[in-house]
Formats: sequence, structure tokens, C-alpha cells
Amino acid sequence: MSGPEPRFDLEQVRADFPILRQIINRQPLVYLDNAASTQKPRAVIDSLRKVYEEDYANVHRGVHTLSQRCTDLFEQAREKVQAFLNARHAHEIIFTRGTTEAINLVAQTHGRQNLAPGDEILITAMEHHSNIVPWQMLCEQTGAVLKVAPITLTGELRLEAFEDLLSERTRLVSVVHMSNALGTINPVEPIIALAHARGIPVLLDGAQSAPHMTVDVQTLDCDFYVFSGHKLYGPSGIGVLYGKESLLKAMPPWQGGGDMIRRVTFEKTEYSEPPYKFEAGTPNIADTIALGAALDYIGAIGLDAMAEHEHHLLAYATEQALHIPGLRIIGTAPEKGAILSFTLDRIHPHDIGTLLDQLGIAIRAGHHCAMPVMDFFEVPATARASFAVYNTYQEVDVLMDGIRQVIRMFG
Ligand code: C6P
Repeated sequence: MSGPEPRFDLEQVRADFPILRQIINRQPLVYLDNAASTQKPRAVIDSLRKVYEEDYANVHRGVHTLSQRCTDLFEQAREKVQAFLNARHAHEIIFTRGTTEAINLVAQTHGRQNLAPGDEILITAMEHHSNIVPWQMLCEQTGAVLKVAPITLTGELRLEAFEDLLSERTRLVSVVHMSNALGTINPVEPIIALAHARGIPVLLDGAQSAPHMTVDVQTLDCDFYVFSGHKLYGPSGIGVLYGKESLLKAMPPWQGGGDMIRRVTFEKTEYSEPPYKFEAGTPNIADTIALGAALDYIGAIGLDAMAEHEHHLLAYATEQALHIPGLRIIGTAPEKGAILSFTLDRIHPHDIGTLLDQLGIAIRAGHHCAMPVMDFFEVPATARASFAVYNTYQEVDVLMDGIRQVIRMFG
């Protein structure tokens, strides 16, 4: 049980997450399924309760005090996201249900508007289904073609092959910042530079990067960046699309309804400006405000200190895993986030997941919504342990002991 001490009070952080005190299957819970969704700190739970007990009303509509107060809290959350991503303007932040909805929004607005038959969208071979299927649907609708940049056996993007696939027909590049199946952190700076040199906009899928590294959308100069609140200690059902002002202004609206209009007559409707143009209907008010509380919580600890701790946990877990006979790590890129995907000889990942659960250890087993990645590595699925701010070296030890027990049980 060893590794550098975190730069924050880990015991205090653990105490902030009430769910972590649970006993699961007669064992203290060891929660290592953070890439799927993180647990919620008291500050987020309290924020939700406070909104519903003290501040709740519909937003952007009422002249009454509660509606104005709730609107202020809602718009403050937008400003917190703006600061979190260092976006130039608050109106570049659009609230969605999550990463999936944000990518679909871009596909059906920017994509529909800009793609013609024969045009190309370039993704990579390590994408989550959320960054594959919306583009396939768009291709069916427009006659565009989906191109896929290959990866290596370590799980890294082949950058030269990516560059070769950029053609004069490429209209959009959409790339995962950090892979959920492999942990790979993609070299997004050169990816963006290569695409921009040809005038091609770039979307970054930040579902896994936002919780684990500081992202500055102005420095990166990405055109779109998307993430989900629930992987970032916030509630589920709330996520973010960041888009550059000029792109958002040029995009048509997505859904029609209340809040996204300036004036409606039966003959013609004038739309609002971004972000409201893309936020039709009553939004997810309380969860948006609680996402703001999650960002405050992260800010108080410091995302860099969190990332450093998670990196140490990953290094420790990787080093321990390498000593386990028959364990194969899937995803060995030098630049990796806090994800350990693995298989065991002759034991199906679902059995690993089920048996570890009996020991109180929560991991994810499956294809992780990245079936093409599984196909590439010729595995049906992997077992995946993923780390968050509240995990400890001792929990890594419990995981490794658990894996050894699983191997013993299968003889
Ligand atoms: N990955 C995982 O266990 P949503 O479901 O919209 O919040 O996020 C989708 C998504 C998109 N891109 C990446 C890289 C992701 O990791 C995810 C969600 C979870 O790995 C659930 S499949």
C-alpha cells in the first residue's frame, strides 16, 4: 500500500461522499466504476435539496421573485461552466442532457447544414458509440461518408494515418479526448492544428477528460467540446456543449419550442440567439444548478491535484496488475487517464465483475459502448477499474486481492 500522498485531505474528501460508507455484500464498498458515473458529494446533494426546498420555479419566464432567483442560479451555473472551460463567453455554453445529446445536437444542426453527398467526417477507431452512431445517422441523411483513423496495439492514435485521412472533402473532425475503454489521452493539440490548417472544425468528446484534466477551450482552440455532469461529481441528466460563438450563431436551431424563440407568428418564427436557440423547453433546472455546485466542489480541491492523485493510483494499480499472471492490460498508451481495462486468461469479464461485486468491489465489465475497440483487440469485453478523487491505494490493494481470488476460484 504505497504511493505519494495527495495534495488534499483524502479522508475529508471521502467523508464528503455519503454513499462511500456503504457495506455491499458484507464488505465496505470499493467503488471503481467512476468512468461510468462518479458518486456525488454532499455539496451536490445539498444543492439539489436547497433548490427544491427554497429556490425552485421555472426559469426565464416569470416576473415573480422565485422565478428570478432561480433564473439567476441557473445562469450562474452557466458562468461556472464557462470559467471551468475558460470559454470566452457564457453564451457559448449550451446545456444538454449529456455528452450523447450534445454530439447529436452538433450532428443535426452544424452537420445537417454543412454536409453534402461525398463530404467526409473523420473520427478515430477508439470512439465511444456516442461519437460514432450520430455521425452514421448523419451520413445516412446527407450522403456523407464516415472515415475512421486507425489506432495501434497500445491503443494510441496513428497520427500520420489521421493526417492522411484529412482530405478536401473532410468537413468535421470528431475525436475523443480521453478514451473510456482504453484510458488513452489523445494528442488533441496536433489533431486540432492539422485540421485547422485545412479549415476543418474539430469536436472533442470530453466525457472522460473533463473530470480528469484542466481543459482550456481557448488555448486548445477546439470548435466544440462536450461533457456530461454525472461523470464530474454532478447529477445525471445534465451535460454541456461548448461551441465557438461564430459557429453557434451560424447553426440552425435543433428542437423547436418555448424559450428558443424571439417572436412567433403562424407565418414565421424568429429564433433567439445562442445559447437559448438550442435550449427549447423547460430545462433541467435543479440539475444544472447542482452541476454548478459540483464545479465549485472540484474547484475547492483543485482539478490538478485530483488528476495527480488519480494518476498515482493508476500507476500503482498498473504496476500491481503487471504481477498478476494471465492479466492482460488493454490500453497501454504512455499518455493515459485513470482507467485500467484488462482481461484475465479463460475468465469472462462478466464473471470477473460479478465475483468482484461479491467482494464489495464495483467495476464495469462489458464493451463499454466501444464495440469497435473490443473488435480491434479481439476481446468480447474487458473488466474496467476507473479511479476518482476519493479512491485510495488501499482500495487498489483490495482490487488486486479480489482479482487473485477470482483467478483462484476459476482454478
Ligand atoms: N461512457 C462508460 O462507462 P453520456 O452517456 O451521454 O453521459 O456519455 C456518453 C459517453 C461519450 N463519450 C465517452 C468517451 C464516454 O465515456 C461516454 C460514457 C460511460 O464508459 C457509459 S457507456
